[in-house]
Amino acid sequence: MQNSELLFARAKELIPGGVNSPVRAFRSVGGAPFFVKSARGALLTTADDRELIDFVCTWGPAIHGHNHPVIKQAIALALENGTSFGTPNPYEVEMAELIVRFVPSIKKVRMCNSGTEATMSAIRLARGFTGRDKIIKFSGCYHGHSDSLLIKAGSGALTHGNPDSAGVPASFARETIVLPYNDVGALEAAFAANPGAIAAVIVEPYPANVGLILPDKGYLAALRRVCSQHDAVLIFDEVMTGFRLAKGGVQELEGITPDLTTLGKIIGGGLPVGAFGGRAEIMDFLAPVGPVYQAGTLSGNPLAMAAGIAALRLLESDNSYPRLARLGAQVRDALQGACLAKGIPAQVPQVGSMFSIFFTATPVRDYPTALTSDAKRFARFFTLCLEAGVYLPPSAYETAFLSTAHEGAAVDRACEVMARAIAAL
Ligand code: KE4
Repeated sequence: MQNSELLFARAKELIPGGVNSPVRAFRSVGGAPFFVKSARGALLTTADDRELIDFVCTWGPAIHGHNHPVIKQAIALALENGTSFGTPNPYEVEMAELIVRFVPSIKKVRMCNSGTEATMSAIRLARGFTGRDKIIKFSGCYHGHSDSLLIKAGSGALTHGNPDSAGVPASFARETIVLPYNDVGALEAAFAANPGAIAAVIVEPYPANVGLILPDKGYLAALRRVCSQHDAVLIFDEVMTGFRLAKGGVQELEGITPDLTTLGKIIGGGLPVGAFGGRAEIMDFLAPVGPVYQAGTLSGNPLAMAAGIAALRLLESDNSYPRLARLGAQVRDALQGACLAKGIPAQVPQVGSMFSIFFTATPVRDYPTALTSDAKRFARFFTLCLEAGVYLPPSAYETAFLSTAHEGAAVDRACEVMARAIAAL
């Protein structure tokens, strides 16, 4: 097999930037991306035969580590019967029953093929259900790349300095109100200024596409209160946090009931999946029952459903959450300790198996404070870690993930490497 350099040269000829998703291009951390030829557990094996401890976990899905035998077996079994039928299949019913059981606020659910589709569809559904056009999102939150949501977005949009993407008509952007996260006053003022016009509020309850930000105490409850007051649909975008932080996601941890929830990543077990669900009276506005159209050739694909069912079942049988929380705390303590020893100001937010590092003395609670992080210092930290065999998300505005496969040698080694990288900054 060719090495990463040769593969990247060929890729750049035919694929914009040589990547099929911008954040993979390493543009903000320098250097060229490596190509991966295989992955197992906490490890990636690159086309250059390097083994890396992986803290990206394919951006969330690999909560049980890569190529888990149980998930692999489930896909192989499903594969015996074919890859796609374009008709209902038994796996879809089992997946729906699991999601509804794990996430009590979800009474009905529709499968799709990505988190972008899930949020795009949830927004359309909320607009159709309320008959209103405006939506509220929060600066730095990323909900995929549909037009209405690529306004002051995080993740790759922010990483590459275009939080407001080109190609989104001003008429679309006008319907999206962008507010600061963790600011109840701004939320109340927006509703007061747009009486009866706001269909929905969509939020990453724990924003993780601008680095990881945790809500002020009571903030999510305020979101719920204000949306109820104004009959606006509260959408929790748990594409990243769903099944990652708890079986029932952030809404379980915080005891908040959204009207709709969007999901993805883990429920595909590594295959392309998205989902959105919530109150039955809202979901029944969806075709073929109601007037809001939404569809997908590969929605509920049997292979993806089989993989996702196996991944969800493992979360129950593996007692994953306490293990993941311990790993997250171990990494947080290692990073905080190293920064303290070196005298480098840093914020290291961590919840369960998610963490990020902001090189700033300012407590990070929203988009502007996240931007005080020294992105150059992050790039240097990223590079030192990568050179020593630890792969962190290639952007200061992303969140790192742990899997149960990191337990033991992998997390111990990674903590050593990260601490040494901080000492060398
Ligand atoms: P996808 O369309 O990429 O499956 O999901 C979009 C999405 C929606 N909502 C949230 C909260 C998300 O985090 C995402 C996607 N996450 C990014 C990582 N920050 C995907 C990585 C990438 O774009 O390559």
